[in-house]
Amino acid sequence: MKALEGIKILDFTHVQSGPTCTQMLAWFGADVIKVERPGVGDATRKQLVDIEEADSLYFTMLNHNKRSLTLNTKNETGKEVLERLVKACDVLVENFAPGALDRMGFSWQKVQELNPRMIMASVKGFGPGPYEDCKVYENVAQCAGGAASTTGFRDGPPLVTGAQIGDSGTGLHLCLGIVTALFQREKTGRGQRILAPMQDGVLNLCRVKLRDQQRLERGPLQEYSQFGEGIPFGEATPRAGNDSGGGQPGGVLKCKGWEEDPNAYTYFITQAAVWPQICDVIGKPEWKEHEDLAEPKERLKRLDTVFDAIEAWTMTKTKFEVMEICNPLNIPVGPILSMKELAEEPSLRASGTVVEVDHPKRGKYLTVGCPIKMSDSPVEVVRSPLLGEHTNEILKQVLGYEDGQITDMHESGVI
Ligand code: CAO
Repeated sequence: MKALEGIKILDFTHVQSGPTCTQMLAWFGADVIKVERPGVGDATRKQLVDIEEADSLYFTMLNHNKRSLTLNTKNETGKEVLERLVKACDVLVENFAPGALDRMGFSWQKVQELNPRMIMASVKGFGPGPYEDCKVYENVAQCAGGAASTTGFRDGPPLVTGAQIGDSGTGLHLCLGIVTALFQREKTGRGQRILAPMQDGVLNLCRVKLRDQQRLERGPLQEYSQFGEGIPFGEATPRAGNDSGGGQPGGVLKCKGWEEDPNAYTYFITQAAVWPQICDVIGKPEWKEHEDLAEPKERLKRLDTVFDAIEAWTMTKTKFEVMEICNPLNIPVGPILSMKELAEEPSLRASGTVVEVDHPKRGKYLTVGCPIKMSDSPVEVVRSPLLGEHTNEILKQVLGYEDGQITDMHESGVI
């Protein structure tokens, strides 16, 4: 028994944001029916191809545990099939460009008429407003949601982050909306419309930067290293490099081997409570009583001095040695782990966070498993479907079509 067993998802998603959401629903046990254009499919099947005949890793890593149905939804017979799917499913998830579903003839009004219990969930780039008709990809959302203006170094350009907060982040927001709506439907019997705009999702994840924007109106942000460096603040929350986003100053520091290894660094947090331990470990016991450094407020003016001294110590240790020494002292540190190190980490394999999957066309590959572990709803990662792999099965099992009707639809290119 899985948490969402019995729930059917009509999955009209493509690329990354929507598929992240429906993959999660599939991992929670829903039956996810991915509808794709015959002969074409999700565009990512053929993006960033590394093995000629196989679906790309972009596609496979976002579409596990789903079934694929090919259907031309712009054809009259295709629309009839889609109507039956709307009646048979619990949730319709989509991330088409704005208006595409309406143009297909499946507006929210129409979907509600067909199935009042249907939950219709969408990712769009923007919510209502001047940009609501725009097509949006990951980095556009990172820029429009406040992440880029607050990422990077003060004297450099805005930066996007490697974490896909626009796509995958919004997919997760949408997923939460869907399970919440399913919970509400238990009581009301009604479906509802859900919209998760990517700009809103990114801004939600940048909440602490809007916090800082308002603090800035009351004076300089003392925990930003530019404060200690005597550089005046402008009108907006600045880029803060690797400064900690919270009240405990932190920074990325070099470790042994940094000259050769681009990831031989550690993140080091000078939590006030463990200042004495930090002074001892870096060989500066006199700083525990130092009039300029003993108090957190005074240290904020001299963060460069503090981190220079800590770095002189971390450079004598590997990032893992720093972790081993600091952890027992309750000093929060974290090694900068590369994708190679994460892929090879035995504990992540053991916990099912990094999973090896076998695919008929590409062989074995690694993917990220479900990041949410539930004791009563375990996840087994199943390879992504080939294009149209489950078309016949779904038309028969879910919609009750006869073999002859299915053959006709194949021959006329509807499926
Ligand atoms: N049968 C027939 N037609 C189909 C179909 C099917 N099974 N599936 C899709 N289509 C049609 C759509 O109806 C649409 O047709 P119209 O433009 O004539 O209405 C067309 O295919 C293309 O859809 P699209 O505009 O969504 O796709 P795109 O590649 O042009 O744009 C994207 C991609 C991501 C920019 C856009 O979908 C978008 O902005 N989505 C919302 C935001 C989002 O999720 N962005 C993140 C994507 S991940 O980086």
